[in-house]
Amino acid sequence: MSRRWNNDLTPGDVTAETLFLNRRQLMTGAGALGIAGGLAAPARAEELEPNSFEDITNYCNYYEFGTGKDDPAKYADALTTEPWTVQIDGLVEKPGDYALTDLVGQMDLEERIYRFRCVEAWSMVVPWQGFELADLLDMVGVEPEARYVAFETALRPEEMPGVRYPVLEWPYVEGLRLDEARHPLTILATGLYGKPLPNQNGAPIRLVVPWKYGFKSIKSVVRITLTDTQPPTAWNKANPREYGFFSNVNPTVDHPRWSQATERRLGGGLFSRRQDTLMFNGYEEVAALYDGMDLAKDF
Ligand SMILES: Nc1nc2c(c(=O)[nH]1)N[C@H]1C(S)=C(S)[C@@H](COP(=O)(O)O)O[C@H]1N2
Ligand SMILES: [Mo]
Repeated sequence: MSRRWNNDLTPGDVTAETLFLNRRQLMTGAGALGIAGGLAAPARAEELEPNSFEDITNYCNYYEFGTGKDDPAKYADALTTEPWTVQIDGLVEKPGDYALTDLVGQMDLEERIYRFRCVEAWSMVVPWQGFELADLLDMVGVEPEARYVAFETALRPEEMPGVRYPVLEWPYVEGLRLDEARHPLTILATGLYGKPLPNQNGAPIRLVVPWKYGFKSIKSVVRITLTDTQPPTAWNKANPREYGFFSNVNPTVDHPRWSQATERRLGGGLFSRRQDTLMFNGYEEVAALYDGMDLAKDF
């Protein structure tokens, strides 16, 4: 993965990067799975072609701005994202209110082109910019008793028309086990397509955990808390039967109301075929985090 920050990223650059990543992924992926490269190649190369900026920014879930897919694009402009402070507290050596600009200035920003799979069975490929959450955790110093990381979204009733409806308990909260939070695939994103993160996608800073269903990737984060107990999460509180704490993408464990075996890739058009959903959304390198767990029970 390149460790670079490209300020003038064009869709052409993204495509070149995609092809590079695909070749790399192919070599490691095909080797690890024991699949003939010739068979795996076309499917993978297809898959990491990023969705358009228009698709990514106009079809969103951000319930603080309404439950319609186009509500966030219509209403999230009202969110004031500057200045922005992230409170970091709990079991950390350096708790405090961190100004986002200072914090991001200390991080190593890079581009990550990730598959993104919503629990509702639609998906896309997003060229994010951001930094590894592990780097931030190292900066603040995690105390040895910490086992989980809790996240919280801003709650601004005057800017967020959706929070007057009790669809979820506000503020939106999420959580990861510490080893998941420290995994190098887990990033805090501050941009996409080389532009600052649009408000509807979670400006100015949102979590991205590519092997989990999209709702784990909490938007507009104002607080990060290190704890020794599993934190409550918004969708699990709303419906524990349907949404577990782990929420790893898993084609073999169906949602109680629909299959998770396949997904609809955004931008495919009306007659496009659904594609198979991949275990851990294709990020098999995280499997070791769940050794010995029954993923149907701990869904
Ligand atoms: N605060 C907050 N974060 C959120 C959500 C939300 O409603 N509020 N929706 C989640 C869901 S269900 C998904 S699929 C992704 C969608 O991210 P996107 O709109 O950038 O595609 O954001 C997640 N993060
Ligand atoms: Mo989602």
